[in-house]
Amino acid sequence: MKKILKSTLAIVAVFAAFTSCNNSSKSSNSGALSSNNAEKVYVAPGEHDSHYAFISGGYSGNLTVYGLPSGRMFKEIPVFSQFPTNGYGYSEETKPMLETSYGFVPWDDSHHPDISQTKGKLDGRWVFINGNNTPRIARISLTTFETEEIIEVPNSAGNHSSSFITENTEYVVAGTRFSVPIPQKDMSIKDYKGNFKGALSFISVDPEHGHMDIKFQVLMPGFNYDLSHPGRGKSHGWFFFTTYNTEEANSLLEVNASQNDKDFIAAINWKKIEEYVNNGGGTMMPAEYAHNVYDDNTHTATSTMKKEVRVVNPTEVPGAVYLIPTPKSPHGCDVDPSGEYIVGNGKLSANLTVHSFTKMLDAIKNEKFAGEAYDIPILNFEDVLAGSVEQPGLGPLHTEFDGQGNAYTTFFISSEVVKWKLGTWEVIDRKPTYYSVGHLTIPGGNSAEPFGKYMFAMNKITKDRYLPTGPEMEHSAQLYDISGDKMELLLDFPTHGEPHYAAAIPAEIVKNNSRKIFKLAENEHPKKALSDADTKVVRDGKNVHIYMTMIRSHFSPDNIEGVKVGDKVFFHITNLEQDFDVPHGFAMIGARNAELLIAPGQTRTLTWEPQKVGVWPFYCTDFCSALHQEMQGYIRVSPASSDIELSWSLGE
Ligand code: RUQ
Ligand code: CUA
Repeated sequence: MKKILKSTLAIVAVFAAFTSCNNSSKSSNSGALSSNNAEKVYVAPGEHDSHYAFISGGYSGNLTVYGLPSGRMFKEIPVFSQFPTNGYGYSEETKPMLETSYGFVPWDDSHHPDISQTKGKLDGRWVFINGNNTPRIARISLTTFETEEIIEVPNSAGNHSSSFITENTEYVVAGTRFSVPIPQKDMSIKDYKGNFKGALSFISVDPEHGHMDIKFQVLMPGFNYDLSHPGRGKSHGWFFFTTYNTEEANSLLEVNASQNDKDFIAAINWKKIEEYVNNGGGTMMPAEYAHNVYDDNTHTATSTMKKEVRVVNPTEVPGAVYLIPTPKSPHGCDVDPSGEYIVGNGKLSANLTVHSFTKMLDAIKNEKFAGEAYDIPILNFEDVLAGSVEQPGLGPLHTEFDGQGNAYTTFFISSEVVKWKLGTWEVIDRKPTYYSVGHLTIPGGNSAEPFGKYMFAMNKITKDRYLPTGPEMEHSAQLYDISGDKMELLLDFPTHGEPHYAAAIPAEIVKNNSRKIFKLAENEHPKKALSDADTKVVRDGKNVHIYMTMIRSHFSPDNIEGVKVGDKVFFHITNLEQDFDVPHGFAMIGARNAELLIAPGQTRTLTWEPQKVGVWPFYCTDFCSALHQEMQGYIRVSPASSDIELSWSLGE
């Protein structure tokens, strides 16, 4: 034990030396880019970027939208976290989005966005992203740039090998990082080995509306499932998951989960399991998980609690699950555009391992197995190996592809991106990153047709790249031109939260579908008010419902009396504007939630519980017109015992 600890510490020390060496040496080309490079990222005032980048917000729980090549941030889309900037998760309409089987969970750790595909190409309809902490998958519309749906994933913990989609968006896949007792129960942690299980969830996506439903979960051995990618082209129908901790250790994993020379990539023939399930296979198991759906017409989300899930034991479906030995605690699991090569990024391995899908099928056909784990056949490493990139760097994490036969791998420890050739496995180029790169993204990099012009690296440590902002700096991305043989660093730009993966797409696939307004005529919100005639204040016991409108530059009504201490006031506010980019805000003094930012044609509800007698103002928070400062109103709050009748007015 002592010896193991010592050798691990030695490895860590070597890594640390590499990291610090890299971090302290100033790059030769930083701060001295040729003007040619500056032109490549310059988007003149009023002109548009050529690509959207959807960058995960990590522990912000959200998704940010950037332009490439400028690196300008356009928007933060709230997904798993309450967002006071627009009232997401605070308004009555959006609160149900954050419901889970644990109750209201207003935060998560979002990692890997993936854009929907049709025939292996990005179609720009939706972005999916995972919540890592309280396992969830979200679907974001690329028409409204709003979160439309969140489904919780039961039997899962640390929903990390997610959310990756198949080539026709048949499934969005979610794999558990932590194995757990399934079903959960009170048991000794020490009995982990052999008793815990890892659920890999296949969530079907309705081709028209995008609605998600858990089709089945494969209950795998109790390893850690780290990342995953779909097969495509010839390997369409399969899904690949990296595993680590095949040792099934339950403590001090940095040592105990680094013992095996090889862990596995689990290859799942989901088509086969789908067929099995369609014929009634699998078992319905009691489970509790929330399914939250937002409707653009009612402008309201609903949350439903689901009660069971279909589970499949891999041994029930012979020929559906295999384990491919892969050195050594692999992180990223990346499939090339042709679907032939599966890259296992072994974090502690000297070489980068690439498996061959064709060889895998041959080995399966010849039934040449190296053994089995929990009755799942293990293939021979050498039988499946396509090749390996010899000593490309230290600490490989993720690989992307340019569609020109090249792969790009990030190395966390040696802090660089390395370009290498598929098939010959030779290293073509390497460029340092500043510093400690995690993920990287090429637009369309996870599809059959990448758009290989740009690559950007998302770095964990920012240090001296920007003006200091106290002990904590935002993370930093670096944009490279990859159109030539050598990668060229073009730009540093700060990112928000902790970007893990990002998904990027040419702007023309998305921008023309972007919604400008919500049509008032299509507003089906039950508490909408479409004109002054619809505005009113209604008492229902202690609840007071205010049906209100907003338009430049007033609220209707703007004087309200008859509200009492102890009431619960609901402001149901409809923005009557029908012009692009004219939201109004609403803020109420003392409200213990947030503002509302209401898009043209939309209805939103803010709850306020007045605590003090007096006359209290509300106002518009968004500078909407020359008379924005005049956009305000008052509510009179009387004592609980008062008998003042409700009344409301606008003007005389
Ligand atoms: S994983 S680098 Cu989710 Cu690599 Cu972050
Ligand atoms: Cu409406 Cu300011």
